[in-house]
Amino acid sequence: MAATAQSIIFHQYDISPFSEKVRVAFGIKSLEWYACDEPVIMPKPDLVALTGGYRKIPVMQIGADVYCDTQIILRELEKRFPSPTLFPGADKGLGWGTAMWTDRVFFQAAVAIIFGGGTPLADDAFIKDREQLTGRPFDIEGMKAASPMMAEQFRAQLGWLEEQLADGRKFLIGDEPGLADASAFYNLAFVRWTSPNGVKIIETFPGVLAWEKHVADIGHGKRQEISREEALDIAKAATSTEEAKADPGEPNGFKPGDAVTVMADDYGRDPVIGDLVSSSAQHIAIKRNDPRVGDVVVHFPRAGFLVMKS
Ligand SMILES: N[C@@H](CCC(=O)N[C@@H](CS)C(=O)NCC(=O)O)C(=O)O
Repeated sequence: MAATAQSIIFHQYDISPFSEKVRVAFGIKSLEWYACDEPVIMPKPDLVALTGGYRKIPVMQIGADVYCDTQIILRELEKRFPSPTLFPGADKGLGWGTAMWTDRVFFQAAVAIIFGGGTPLADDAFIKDREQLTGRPFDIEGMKAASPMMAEQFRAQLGWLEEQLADGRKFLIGDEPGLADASAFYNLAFVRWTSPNGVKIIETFPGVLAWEKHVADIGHGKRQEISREEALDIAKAATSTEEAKADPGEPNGFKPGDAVTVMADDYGRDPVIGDLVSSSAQHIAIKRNDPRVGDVVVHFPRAGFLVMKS
């Protein structure tokens, strides 16, 4: 079936670990989605036409609404498709905090093990691209030197998962899978795809191994493919469904209509400029125009992002 303005179009690539987090969430919610494959390195003209500058992967598009960063992608999926929830059980508040740990500290330990251990992924073009992404040298030799220490870090953090699973529970929060599982799992998947040494560390944790199988069994929902051309045509023909909404608690007084710049606070800090449509403690939506896609509304999370007056 051809994709429509209501379809989930997921701009991704298969070996993208952050994309794996969302693919597991598609599985938890049994969603149908369209994979729109993007390049692993810049240039990404089609992606940037949608986002206005944000280049990281994944990005979710539904019609003319564009969601940048897994945090806001998952929040939107939970809003549109609440059941089954990504927050099962009593510990609902812990999911997002767990994700902040897995996306930063745990992810960096995995990255150091993978790239410090030597992987064909890191050719010259990739290294140059990731230096541009982070604004720092992509120091393979340094990562090699640090990899014994990072192996300790990775092992210690896997140990936290093992402790959480020690009572024999199927998933991190209990009997049902949720955001915490998708978040922790993708780092292990990334290591499995790329690092035999990292896999040896994972294999010392029996509880983690059993849990990994349970998460893998969830699958990725129903995946179909879509071309970048077709995805952009859908954005161009569609209208955003985001309604203007002021946030009375907005700490810096931003309100609908203000021209603002939004950027990530870590790496891939490319600024995106637009007019504020709506905002809350967890979300900001800005409208922009691009000759290829027309008017689109680009959504970001607040935690981990900076908002400035343009
Ligand atoms: N905070 C972002 C992180 C995304 C991220 O770092 N993605 C990696 C790929 S998994 C990336 O964009 N790398 C650079 C690239 O693909 O161009 C999120 O949660 O979506």
